[in-house]
Amino acid sequence: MSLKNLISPEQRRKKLKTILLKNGFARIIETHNGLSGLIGNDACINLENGDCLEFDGLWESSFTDSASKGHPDAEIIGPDSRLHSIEEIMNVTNKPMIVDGDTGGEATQFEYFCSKLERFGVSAVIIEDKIFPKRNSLEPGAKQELEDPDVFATKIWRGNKIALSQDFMIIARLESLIANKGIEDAISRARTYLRAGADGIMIHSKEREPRDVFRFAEEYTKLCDELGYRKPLVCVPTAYNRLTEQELVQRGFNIIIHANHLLRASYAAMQKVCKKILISGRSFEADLICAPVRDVFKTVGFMDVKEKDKVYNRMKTCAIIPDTHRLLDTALIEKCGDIPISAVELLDKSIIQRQAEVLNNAKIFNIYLVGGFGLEKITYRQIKKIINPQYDLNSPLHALFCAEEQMQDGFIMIYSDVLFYEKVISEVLQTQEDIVLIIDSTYPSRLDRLHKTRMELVIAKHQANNDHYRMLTPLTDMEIKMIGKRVSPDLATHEFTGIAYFSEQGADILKSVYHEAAQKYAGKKFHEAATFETASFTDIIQELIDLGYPLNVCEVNQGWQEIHNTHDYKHALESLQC
Ligand code: SPV
Ligand code: MG
Repeated sequence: MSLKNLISPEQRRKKLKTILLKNGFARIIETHNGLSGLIGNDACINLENGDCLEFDGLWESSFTDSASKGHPDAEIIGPDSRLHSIEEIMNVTNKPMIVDGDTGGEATQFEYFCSKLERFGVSAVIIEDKIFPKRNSLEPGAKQELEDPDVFATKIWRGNKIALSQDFMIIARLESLIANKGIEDAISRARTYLRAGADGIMIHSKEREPRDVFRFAEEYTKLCDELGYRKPLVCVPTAYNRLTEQELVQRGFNIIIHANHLLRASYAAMQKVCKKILISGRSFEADLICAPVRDVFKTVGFMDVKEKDKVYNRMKTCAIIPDTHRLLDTALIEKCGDIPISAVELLDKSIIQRQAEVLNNAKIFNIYLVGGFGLEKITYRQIKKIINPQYDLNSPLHALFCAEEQMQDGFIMIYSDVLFYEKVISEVLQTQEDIVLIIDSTYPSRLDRLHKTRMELVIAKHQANNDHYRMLTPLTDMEIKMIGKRVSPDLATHEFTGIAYFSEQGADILKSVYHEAAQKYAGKKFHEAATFETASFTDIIQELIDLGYPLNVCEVNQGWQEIHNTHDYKHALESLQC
């Protein structure tokens, strides 16, 4: 995932030396663009002991960079284009990178190239001692002209002088075996280059038989003894790849580069897919040999973008409060007057004002109150009022749908007689889910209240989580089987709090199910309601459940309270006073 692998150039540059110091060797994989960089960088085999087997770094190969651009590997692709590929890979990876610098060009050009690589955070550049423009080393019969060792040594020395940090390495690549000049020539050049300040030596060979590279490794050890220090020894075992990394390490190699395999793998796969599509006249058969689109999306970070969009969209979430009926409790009417529940005051603040303040603290600023009777008595300025022309039908569902236009970016539905803490709202806003109901798990301990008020009960597939009494518990993927006022109290596991969250997608689902039901159930019984026109919010939720839409729940066991009657009112006053 592209933003996942963030790292500073300094942190990355020193990683190669650190790995070499710690493990004695580094296993490097070729990459040629951002995607292959991501794949090589993040490849991991989970071992039984919990460790992850992975590559230690990346090789930005001249062969595969050129080939991925459709060009031969003959220093045709210039430094700007190479730097562009290098930057593309660096942008999305965090492992150390070794750059294949070809011949390095003329010494001044090489200085500039080095300074740019170092700035990017590249750990090492390997240059080969051939005359510009070089030819790839693997093709038999290709022209291979070696550079004068002193000219090449000067290039190394000048590149080294430009480097600002000790972490940036210039490794000299010996092409003596490729040009059939023998081991003695290779060792003599290695001596010259090390004396000029090379930070390592790479010996290259295109022979399947590793005899010469092994002999070179032995001679290299002697040379290092002679010089009194040892610099890392690098190999590219493309031709002699029956040998394992372990065998190469035993022979004295410190950096093992698998130099072209990701490009060759994609080349073979692309050819196969082209043939399959041509033969089948469609792409269906090719699907079997293609990665799923989603895997590619995941690797390049598209799923992260999607999740972030969801989070930022959530900031546009509004609250819709359907106020659906007049006060029913006579004692409460005597106390507060015949006003909508939203206007009932608790310690100098109306219920709607308390709701709005908590919602504002949870960063919800668009609050819509849908009402009818006494709506003019709501004077709190933070609230946008929507008139429900069918207020007298007492249908919370249709009241909610008076605010259908406001649902488009997602919303929280809150019953007008519910008080709640901010944590209840902020918790539900964290969700990645599309529809979440906040349900109370203390319901079984409140059975005594049932005869007084008809509660909206829930039967969840699992028992209520009462382990953490008086805690707000996180979202669960608990399935709801049934919801409503007529749910058997003995079977119910939770109580619906009157708070539900719908993401943008959740709101779309709700809207389409509502409109389909409006057609199908017009004038007919709709779950617990005598007709669709008098339906409750829980009736549409039951419809969603029956249609198999995934509903999530957030279990709470405190932090909210409904005010249905004087008893609730007094209880709310008491809790606000303490
Ligand atoms: C490359 O990968 O570009 C190399 C290694 O230089 S090789 O192709 O074996 O020469
Ligand atoms: Mg190369």
